[in-house]
Amino acid sequence: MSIRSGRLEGGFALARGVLASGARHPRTAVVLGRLLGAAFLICFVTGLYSHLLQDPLPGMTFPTRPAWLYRVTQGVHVAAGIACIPLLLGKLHTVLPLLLRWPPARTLGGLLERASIALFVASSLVQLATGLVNTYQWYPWPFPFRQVHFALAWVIVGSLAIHIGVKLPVIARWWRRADSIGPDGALRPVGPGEGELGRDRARGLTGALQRRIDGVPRSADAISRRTVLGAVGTAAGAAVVLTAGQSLPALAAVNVFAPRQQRLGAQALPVNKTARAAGVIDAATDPGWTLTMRAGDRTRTFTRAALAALPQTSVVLPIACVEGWSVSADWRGVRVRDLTALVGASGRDVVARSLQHGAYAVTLLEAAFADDPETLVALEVNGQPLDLDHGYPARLIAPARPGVLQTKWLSALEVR
Ligand SMILES: Nc1nc2c(c(=O)[nH]1)N[C@H]1C(S)=C(S)[C@@H](COP(=O)(O)O)O[C@H]1N2
Ligand SMILES: [Mo]
Repeated sequence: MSIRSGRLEGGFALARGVLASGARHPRTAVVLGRLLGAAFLICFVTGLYSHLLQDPLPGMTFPTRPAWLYRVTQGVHVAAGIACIPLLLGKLHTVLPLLLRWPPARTLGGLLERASIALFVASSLVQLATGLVNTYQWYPWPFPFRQVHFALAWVIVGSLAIHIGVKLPVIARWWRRADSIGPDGALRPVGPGEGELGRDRARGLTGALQRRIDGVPRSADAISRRTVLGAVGTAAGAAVVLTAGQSLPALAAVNVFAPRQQRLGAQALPVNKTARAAGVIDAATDPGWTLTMRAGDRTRTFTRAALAALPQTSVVLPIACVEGWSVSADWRGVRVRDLTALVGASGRDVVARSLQHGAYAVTLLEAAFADDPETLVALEVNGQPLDLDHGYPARLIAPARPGVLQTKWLSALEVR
């Protein structure tokens, strides 16, 4: 070994020795890792559901009940993602000395481990940062958020699976409390060959530093481990409690950090995009507005008065935004299935078109949703004609659908 790399190794070993503490014990890493793994898994499953609702694979169908299904899955998705931020930072803090090994890997297995952890840390930091910023409707990047968020989710899950596989012996060793903490309440020291830190012997360290790398607890360390877990737990809990009110009415009063308040907005309902921002004010206020119903070559048009003269249905349904906020409202309007029946085409997919151009111009209402008795072309919300910002003259509202598919400022429905 050259003098240079020997020095480098010594330097890294010294840094690890200085950073080592009982708070950075593998048991702490396992406790935080379990929580982080569970939170990521929840995010992955709920995120996959949300993604597929917006981009279904051929032949896929989705439940239309319970009506609050998407409200719950997406609320949980964003809350779990927010909880991941302190958990990931706490986990990084705990394993910091392990990231400072030199050389980074000596074996092929070691290389795989380092590569997977680098991938996992990098992709999850980007995922959580961009995801959080997205909930504030801030898109300071040049790529399409949803596609990148989706791709990164797979990178995270893949690298996490490799990471868990490689670390399985450490995870198993420190999984149970009884195996990790002695009768005196102190963490058990990491033995040689027992788990990562024990194996990772550094050259040329003095006894005290090596013992700290080995995770031999000092009297103060039991406290600092609890402090770390307490701080991470409090941060994660607080971040969730202080934002969950964006979807959970019971916590609305302590919604300090989330961008949307339950009842703040026109007609006691938040507005995601205003009519002005969508560029639809002229088209939406045009007295000549009509809704066009199309099925093959059969076409019917309805003025707003004609829609209002049809049988009206009232439903209580939430707007549940992908960004995590959701609010329940009273909607009143015409059942989509009544309208499709008028053009003689029930039980089929329906394309909804907006007066707006661009990304939100067209959405697909699958047959199960189009046929659902609670799916409406809504004319009123919370007892008043729709505000221009909520989609006047008419908007789509359906159960168990992401807010992004609840098309505002409708211009046409086309049966497929
Ligand atoms: N035409 C159109 N419809 C739209 C949108 C839009 O930007 N344009 N935003 C969608 C999104 S992302 C959500 S969450 C809901 C919000 O409805 P609201 O603004 O009435 O609360 O409308 C949906 N419908
Ligand atoms: Mo949304």
